[in-house]
This record gives sequence, C-alpha cells and structure tokens, in this order.
Amino acid sequence: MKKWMIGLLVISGLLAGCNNDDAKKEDHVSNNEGTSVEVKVDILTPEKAEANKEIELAAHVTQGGEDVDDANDVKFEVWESGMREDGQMIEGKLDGKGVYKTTITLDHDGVYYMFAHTNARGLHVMPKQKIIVGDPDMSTVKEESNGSSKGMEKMDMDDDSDSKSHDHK
Ligand SMILES: [Cu+2]
Repeated sequence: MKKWMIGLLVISGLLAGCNNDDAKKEDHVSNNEGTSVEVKVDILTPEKAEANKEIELAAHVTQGGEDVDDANDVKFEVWESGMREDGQMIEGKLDGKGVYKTTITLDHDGVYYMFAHTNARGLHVMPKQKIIVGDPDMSTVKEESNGSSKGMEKMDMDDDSDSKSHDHK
C-alpha cells in the first residue's frame, strides 16, 4: 500500500519535471492547444470626471501579458445609473499597444456605468466601471438594477457566436 503510494509520488514528480521543461520550451511559441489564453481588459477611464468635458474612454486589451492590437471590436457602453436603455454605445479605435479609445461628453452630473465590450481572439470580455461625473445628488440617483447580465461577463464565442452573445445594438 505504502510502496504503491510512494511509487505514484515518484511518477508524478517525474511528470511534473517533464511538464516544467515543456513549459519553458513553449514559452516563446504562443501555444494554443484548444484552451484559449485568457484575454484581459483593463479599463483606463477615470472613475471621476466632470460634466460637459470630454471624457476619455479607454481600455487596454492583453492576452498572456501581450498587447492585443487585433481585437475585433471594443465597444464602450455608457449609461446613467438605472437608465441603461438610454445609454450610448461607442466603438473604440485602436490607439496602439493594445489600447482602444474613444471619448464621450456627459452633459450633467450623475453616476454612470460603463462596459467595455471587447471581442478579441474568439472571446468576449466586458469589464464594468463606475464613473462619477461631477457631484451628483446621491438621493436622486437611481439604483443600478443588478439583474440578468451576471455571468455574461465572459463568454466563449467559439461554441455559438451569434445566438448566445448579448445584444450590442
Ligand atoms: Cu459585452
């Protein structure tokens, strides 16, 4: 019984050793054996802004630590808290080094939210950020409905690209 377990440990130790070597060798080649490397989207938009001034909407897209300059699209959806139906969807343009940008001007103080809908390398990633514009009267700010879109933050488009993805208008 114990011998058997020790044998197993030795074998797995050897296997781990092999895997380490493999990993080192393949470090330079971006190996993609069925499992896609996670696409990361970091929002660069400030969390505080002013009304009637251009606000830069920006997101940095990376995969395995490398800039992604070939994203299919990066769309910034911005809406005032509790009024997502009245929001805007603006397509970001590649600014270089994996950064996609656009601008928006919001004409009144409020609590806003932004999604950076990103389609890249067969994945859909959509981080969310709160943007506080000016000095909103918090007593009049509508609660953001925290509903159905949970769990849609990341979707693999490989299995069903059209019907599963949510509505981007
Ligand atoms: Cu999305």
